[in-house]
Amino acid sequence: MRRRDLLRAGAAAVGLGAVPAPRPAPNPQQLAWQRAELALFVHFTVNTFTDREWGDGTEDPRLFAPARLDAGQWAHAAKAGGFRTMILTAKHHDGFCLWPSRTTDHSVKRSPWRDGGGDVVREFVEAARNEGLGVGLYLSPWDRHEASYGDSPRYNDFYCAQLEELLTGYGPLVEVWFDGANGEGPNGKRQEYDWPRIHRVVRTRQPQALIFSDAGPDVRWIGNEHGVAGDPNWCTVDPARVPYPGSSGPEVTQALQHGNPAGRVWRPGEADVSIRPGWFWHAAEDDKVRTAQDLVELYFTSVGRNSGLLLNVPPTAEGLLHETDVRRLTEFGQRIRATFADDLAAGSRARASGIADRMHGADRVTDGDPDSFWSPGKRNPRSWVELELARSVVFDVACLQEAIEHGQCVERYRLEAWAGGGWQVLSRGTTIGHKKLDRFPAVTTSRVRLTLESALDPPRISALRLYGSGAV
Ligand code: FUL
Repeated sequence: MRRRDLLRAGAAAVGLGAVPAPRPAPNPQQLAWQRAELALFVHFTVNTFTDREWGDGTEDPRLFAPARLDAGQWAHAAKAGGFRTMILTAKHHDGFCLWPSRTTDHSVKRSPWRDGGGDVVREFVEAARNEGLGVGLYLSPWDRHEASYGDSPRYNDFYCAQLEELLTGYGPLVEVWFDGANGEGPNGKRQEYDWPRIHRVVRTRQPQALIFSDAGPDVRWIGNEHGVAGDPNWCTVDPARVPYPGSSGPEVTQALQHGNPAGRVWRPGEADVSIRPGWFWHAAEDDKVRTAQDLVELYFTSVGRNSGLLLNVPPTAEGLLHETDVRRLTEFGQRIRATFADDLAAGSRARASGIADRMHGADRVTDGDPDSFWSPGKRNPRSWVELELARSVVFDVACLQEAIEHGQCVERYRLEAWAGGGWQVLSRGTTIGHKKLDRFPAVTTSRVRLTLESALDPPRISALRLYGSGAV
């Protein structure tokens, strides 16, 4: 039992009703997930061969014939781009299974690929592991092929059996991705999903895996498919506002985008977006691939706003990522690495308002340790930390981080530089969370101050870094 849990349990045992409930915090898997920041999405199925976005389930499995499928090439490109996880559509809405499922014939078994003996999920998982990447799988709840779809108990059995195969056959997964799209089945009936049972299957088979959906429970959708998180963006939510995957409406979108400062549940946002206009590969979109600069923008609007970025890069009908997409991923990785290579605040002297204990002094914001933090020590809405740099530097990017393993607290801040004989505001912001990236016109200074104007609890700032960048 950790110290915090012990204190909580102790307080409950002696009936200390006045002890305020601690703010929600991530579990170790959620913390690791948030620190991983970048995941690559891989949309691949019969749609790749029919030039469609949503198959209707009548596709002939013989269509699936990638002549040069090489998951190693996908994983290599992901790694070069700085991605830490890969998530594959094991089954999309058309119901075609990329693994030889025992639950249906509508799968790679009946395709000419590897003479019906292949398993894309296996090749994908092995390739990701060879590159040291985490693995996630997408199993579409909506299935337009399966006859039992809409006969709710029967389809729930079928779906859970598919899930069992994926969760028991391919080693540890970091994320299981449940899509919110839920249309009509071939029989015209609507499916009532047994979400509690589906979640139980994941918890039983892969207790370490995070469950993603609009409604979490571990990671939530960010509310759009443009790669843009809300500002503010809280990792905490009120679960009642997005009760099930696929709930919709402006209030749901609002809740997904921003989270909720008063929310009692930790459920960070994931921003999914495609490198191309579609999720699947279409030859007509080969000249519409996002540029490296576009991808950098996405990084700032997602990871730079306290969310994860799940970037889709779809293989072609040959079974390879297109060379343009590979080039853009590589350039993106290079730009991000170059931008954040040299922290100009490293080695500066730090001082702060209030009286912090020695463990949480101002110098913690520049020590490079993600777990250490500066905290003013008590609720203090206007605390500040100031860096005095060894020399005057030029920078145009700031990276702020909270030690979120203890919760997320900051709700308003400003960042200033001493220039021209006074404090000049570089940026004003709302939430920080795991990471907040601010860009502003380049400034030359040797003094920088972060003022926390409002926080829900004593804030814990783990990093204040400064970067100069021609590229962003
Ligand atoms: C949506 C699906 O309908 C799209 O085809 C895609 O898979 C996207 C990630 O989620 O809900």
